[in-house]
Amino acid sequence: MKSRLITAALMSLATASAFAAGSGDHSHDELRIGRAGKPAEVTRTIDIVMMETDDGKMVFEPATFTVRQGETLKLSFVNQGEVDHEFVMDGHEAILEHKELMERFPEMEHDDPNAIRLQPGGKGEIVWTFATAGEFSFGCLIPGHYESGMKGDIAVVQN
Ligand SMILES: [Cu+2]
Repeated sequence: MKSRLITAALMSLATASAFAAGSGDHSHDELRIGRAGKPAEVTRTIDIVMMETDDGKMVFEPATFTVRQGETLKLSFVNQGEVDHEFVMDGHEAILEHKELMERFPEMEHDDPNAIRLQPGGKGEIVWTFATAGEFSFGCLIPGHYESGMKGDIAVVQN
């Protein structure tokens, strides 16, 4: 599946459920969690490791972090595991919807600015401005990984 099609499918799914929940008003360019940030505005880097553990879990380390509203962070990733992993951040409901979509289309790839996928040993980064205060989530949505523990929370606190 190519990303444009997937994006369209995801957007219609998100719009439909936003409608149902009555929470409306999603822009396609800016998620509630924020937007791609400018490297010059980065105030802090958070190093995030993706890995499998000896007892069969898959995890992000750290699994939670806190950001001040309006802050631009560099999220710097390394996949220390032996399989591909990804990081997607969004509202909790949107993460669950996206996870469901990934289960239906396991080969789907995305180039969304709020997501990154890394091969074993891979490194990458997301520069992101956290525009809105609130509780957000992240996860690896490769089928089975979220259930194995690859999930976490981002608290964006008001200044
Ligand atoms: Cu994973």
